[in-house]
Amino acid sequence: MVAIARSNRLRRTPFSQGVEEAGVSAYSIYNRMLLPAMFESLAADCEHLKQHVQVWDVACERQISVKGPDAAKLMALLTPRDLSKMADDQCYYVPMVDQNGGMLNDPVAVKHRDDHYWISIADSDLLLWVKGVAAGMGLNVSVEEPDVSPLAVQGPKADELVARVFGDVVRDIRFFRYKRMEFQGRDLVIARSGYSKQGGFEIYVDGGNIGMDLWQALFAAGQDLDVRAGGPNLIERIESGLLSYGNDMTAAHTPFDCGLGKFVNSDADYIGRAALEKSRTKGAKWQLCALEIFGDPVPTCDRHWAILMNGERIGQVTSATYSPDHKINVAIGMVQADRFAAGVDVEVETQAGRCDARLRAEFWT
Ligand code: THG
Repeated sequence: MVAIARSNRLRRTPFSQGVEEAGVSAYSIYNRMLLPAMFESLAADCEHLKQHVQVWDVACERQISVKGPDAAKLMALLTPRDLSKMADDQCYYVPMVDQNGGMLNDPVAVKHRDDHYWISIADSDLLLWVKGVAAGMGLNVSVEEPDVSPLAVQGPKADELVARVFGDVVRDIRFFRYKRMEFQGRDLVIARSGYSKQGGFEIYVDGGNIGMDLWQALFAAGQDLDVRAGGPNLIERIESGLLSYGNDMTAAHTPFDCGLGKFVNSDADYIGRAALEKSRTKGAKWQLCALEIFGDPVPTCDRHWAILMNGERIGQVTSATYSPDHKINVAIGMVQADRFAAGVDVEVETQAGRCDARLRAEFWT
């Protein structure tokens, strides 16, 4: 296995020291920042995540702070999702699109007040787009990347662990809502959210200098819970159908192509509206779907694998891995919408050869 050379361009995080002490064995790069991808093995990490609790360094989910009198106006321009009913303690999954309706990012928006939001971004340079829109539209708003780093606590014992450090009130936080909780004199947003379907929280660590103290407090409190360091797990996220921007979709896809059409519901004059109205009428070009790939465990999916139907290319597999729980290869792909049907047999061209596969209507949770 070839290593990636480290440098200041590949930003460390406030938790990197803890991640390294915990024995990280593979990093990914996300927003030019280190993202732990594996500790023991993908399978062992996945098994542990489903049974216990993990602390994830997801500082690479960088925040864009949108603050000022025109903050709500700018947010409404940036997403086809209706934000008008968003509460001051709420988070929303918000596709963001360009003027052609192409996906630029699929972040989580965090609302503080009508004049202050965070955009918790996936892996694309969204800060530049948001600054550009704000400047181009002459909006009275400041757009910047604050020193805020999410730390996720995921798994069935996440409530117990976070309650031990922050108090039992965290148990009352509802899905995609947050409370502000005190740690070392700092008020931290703690949301019930995270990039797994095992449940848990995301703690938005405001000020990197307290990052390792919080890391250590969580590990000290969770020894008997078998708390471990982890990260977004490839197996669990594919089983769960959680999308990865840059892998599963790009600016070549609309939210409809990605199965995110339910989030296109804004009445505001958002950027890309005309294009999305048109593609809604015409019907999506692509359909994101689950696949089962038959045969031996597949190799790492680090390039798109053609999906063939009767020898003709109809799309590509974008993420794939072997699932020990299901004892099959699980995958995410994009196929031409008019060729999609659940249960249809196809072939997939991996770098290790051609495999039989089947399109599915649902993911595995
Ligand atoms: N948490 C935070 N920021 C993030 C991510 C995160 N930024 C990058 C990346 N992840 C953004 N992508 C996603 C994708 C899926 C979800 C969240 C962020 C997600 N989806 C739920 C689901 O599909 O079931 C819920 C969606 C909903 O119904 O609102 O959680 O993980 N802070």
